[in-house]
Amino acid sequence: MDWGAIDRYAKSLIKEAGHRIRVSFAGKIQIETKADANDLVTDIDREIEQFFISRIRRDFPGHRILGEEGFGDDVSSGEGVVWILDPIDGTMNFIHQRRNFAISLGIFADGVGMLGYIYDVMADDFYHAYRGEGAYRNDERLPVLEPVTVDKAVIGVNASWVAPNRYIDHEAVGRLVSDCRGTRSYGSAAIELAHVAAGRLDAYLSMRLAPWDIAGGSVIIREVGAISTNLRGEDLDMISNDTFIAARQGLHQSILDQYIRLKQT
Ligand code: 2AM
Ligand code: CA
Repeated sequence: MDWGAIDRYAKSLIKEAGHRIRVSFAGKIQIETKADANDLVTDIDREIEQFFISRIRRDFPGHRILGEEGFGDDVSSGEGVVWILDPIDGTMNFIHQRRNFAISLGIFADGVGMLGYIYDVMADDFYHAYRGEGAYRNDERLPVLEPVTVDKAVIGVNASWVAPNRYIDHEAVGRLVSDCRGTRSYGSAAIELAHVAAGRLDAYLSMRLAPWDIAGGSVIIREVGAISTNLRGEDLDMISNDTFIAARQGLHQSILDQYIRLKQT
């Protein structure tokens, strides 16, 4: 497999998709709801996913695609090469703010993350990594992260998980919020992972993410020495929805041990 060629191809595809998204703001965007009233999708999410899929199918017919909007393949195992795509991660931001959303793509071979991309479209910040070759923001190599303790950590967490919810003991999350240096919430898992990779967040956690939210980011953060697992500390399978944490070494285990009390769902 010529991963260098796939890497160059994926980067140019993502840049072209980003351009299409920016142009889309000139027209009227159609908004619909999916599972519930706050689960939003637009015609642009769908168009961008279809753009990726038509190109990938034409140029890499042996590869499979797992995409959020469902135009890809029915992927139930990690065999072969699988492109895991979120055409717009942070759709609510896309609609309400017209910024703070990203294209997220991870390319996996037999379940191993080989290439990872997060493109913050409006900031024009492109995070990318090739397994074993380091992670980059645009042309700048991201340094390996130093360890940090909870009391000095800035943590990405959505306020939903500090309110009563069905997934986790929210009072334990509240203790984490009190004990750490500060919290932030950006509304796009991919952008939060880019912040972890760049050292601007020390950890990010969520109770409910899908493979396309984290596939690209998990490849990128690994290259700077950060760890991603579910909130039981287990490896992610990139097939099913799961809980999620990404953090610097050491901090990852401290948070799991001291602050995470999952409910049986
Ligand atoms: P999305 O914008 O692509 O839907 C918001 O905090 C983050 O969680 C975003 O990355 C968002 O991705 C993701 N998200 C929102 N609802 C979700 C759901 N029901 N399942 C998985 N991920 C979700
Ligand atoms: Ca999405």
